[in-house]
Amino acid sequence: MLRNSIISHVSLAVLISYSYSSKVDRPRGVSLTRNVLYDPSKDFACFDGSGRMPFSQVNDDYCDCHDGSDEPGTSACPNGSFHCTNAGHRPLNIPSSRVNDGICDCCDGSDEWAKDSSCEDSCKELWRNEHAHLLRQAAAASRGVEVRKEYSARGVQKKAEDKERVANLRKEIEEIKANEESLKVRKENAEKAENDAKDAERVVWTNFKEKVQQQHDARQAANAFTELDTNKDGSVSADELRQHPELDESAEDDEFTEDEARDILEAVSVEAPEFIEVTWGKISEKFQSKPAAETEANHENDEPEEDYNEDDDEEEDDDLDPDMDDEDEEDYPEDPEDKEYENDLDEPDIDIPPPPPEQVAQPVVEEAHEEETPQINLPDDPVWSSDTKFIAAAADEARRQYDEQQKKKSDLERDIQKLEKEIEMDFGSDEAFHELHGKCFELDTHEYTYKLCPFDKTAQKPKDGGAETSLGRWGAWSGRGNKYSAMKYLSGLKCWNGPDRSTTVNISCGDENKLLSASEPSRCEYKFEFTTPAACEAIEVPDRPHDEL
Ligand SMILES: [Ca+2]
Ligand SMILES: [Ca+2]
Ligand SMILES: [Ca+2]
Ligand SMILES: [Ca+2]
Repeated sequence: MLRNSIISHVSLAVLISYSYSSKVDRPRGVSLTRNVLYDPSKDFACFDGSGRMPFSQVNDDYCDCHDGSDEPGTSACPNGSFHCTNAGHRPLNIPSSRVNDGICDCCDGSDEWAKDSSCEDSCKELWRNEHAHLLRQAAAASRGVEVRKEYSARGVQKKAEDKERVANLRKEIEEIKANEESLKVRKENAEKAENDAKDAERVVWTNFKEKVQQQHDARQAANAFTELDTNKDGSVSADELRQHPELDESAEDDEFTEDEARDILEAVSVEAPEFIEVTWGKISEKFQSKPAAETEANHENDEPEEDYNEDDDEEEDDDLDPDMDDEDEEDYPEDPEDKEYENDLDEPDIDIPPPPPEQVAQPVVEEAHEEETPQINLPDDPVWSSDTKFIAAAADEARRQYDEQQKKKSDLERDIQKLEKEIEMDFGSDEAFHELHGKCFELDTHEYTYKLCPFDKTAQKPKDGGAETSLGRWGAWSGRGNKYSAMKYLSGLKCWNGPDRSTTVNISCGDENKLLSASEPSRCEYKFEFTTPAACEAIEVPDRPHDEL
């Protein structure tokens, strides 16, 4: 713009600028605080020192200073700033470019001074609206403050109760500890008595089993002897032994020779006692009983289990088992409940004891092969006597009492830990946030349900089902200035190829506890907006605006 073409316009502008303000005369677009820098009686110096000029060049619509300070009221400088006084509302600084651009930017219309603008002074109206809004806010806040007081009272009480509970739980633990040693000693003594009683019975049982086994082995040997002695002359000869080629110790020659058979017998033939004592030990593992049909006139093997009860075995039995006398048998169950067992043992010809009552379902005798002598399979432990049962029951009871106390103690310790964690939690200066502890608040969006469980976690769950995704575990208060204005939740589910999910929850005052919004402003970092009465503080609403006039 050429200077000479706007001279008259500028004079008018300067004139207008000085007639504008009713209370303090100052150049157009200058704030009260800066007015001192514009002294019409002196030359004007640019704020940035880029020039000095007669005061008439201020607001002459020509930009003289680099910082635009000589044109506070026009749009001549691109980087200038225009101050709206906005009497009745709030002062405002706008960029110079908005001066006389045809749009009302200041509520007092002062930015559109050049033309007959249609800008009306709306400052008072604006203030009325704003004031009404502030009053509503203040009313909500004061309702919130009332609720907050209730929260606070409950929070303070809860904390006191928690502390008292911890003290009581500690007392309980002390009582348990005082009792602990005696329960432990009682348990250990009872267990020792139990072990001693059982060990003693096991010794007897083991001996008994050994004898049964020996008898069983001898029975097998006797049967084998009977089977091998095909001509029934009372001895097994080499020829008879050769009928069992599986006994050939050097099978490479495909022949079980007489010499080889004699080597095993260590004689031409052996009679029963020697066979049972010596020979059987050498061949028992290899010996295969032949089906009855193949052995001549030997029908005893037809029903091997009955062998045990046949009378003609008695003499042999006694020879084979000299130790299996009545004394041993009498060691066996004195328990009247075990009558059946006892009666069986009293029968002299019983070689294999019947299973103890508890074991009846289990097979005691297995037949590996149809014709083979049955295998013996007795349980590891005997059926305990009634005395031992009584001692074992006492040990069970002592153990139960001790374990019960131990469990109670660890339960109490866990409760104390939980309470102490809660007591140490920062629920705000007045404990009002305690109200939110243990509660969860949800927000449904199109795709997800978001969840905030204050002091615990944040999460996201797809609405079409599917697992909940952790967006973070309680971390700390994180508000700037007022730390209770934001919460941080950290270490949520790790993002694929990224960081752990985390959530910042902005807390503001509201009538109710409500999760207002949830977003993900940057990848895996979520932002929740939450309102709660616990964050409410009284708002003072000024009667009139803080204007500068
Ligand atoms: Ca100028
Ligand atoms: Ca404007
Ligand atoms: Ca013979
Ligand atoms: Ca051979």
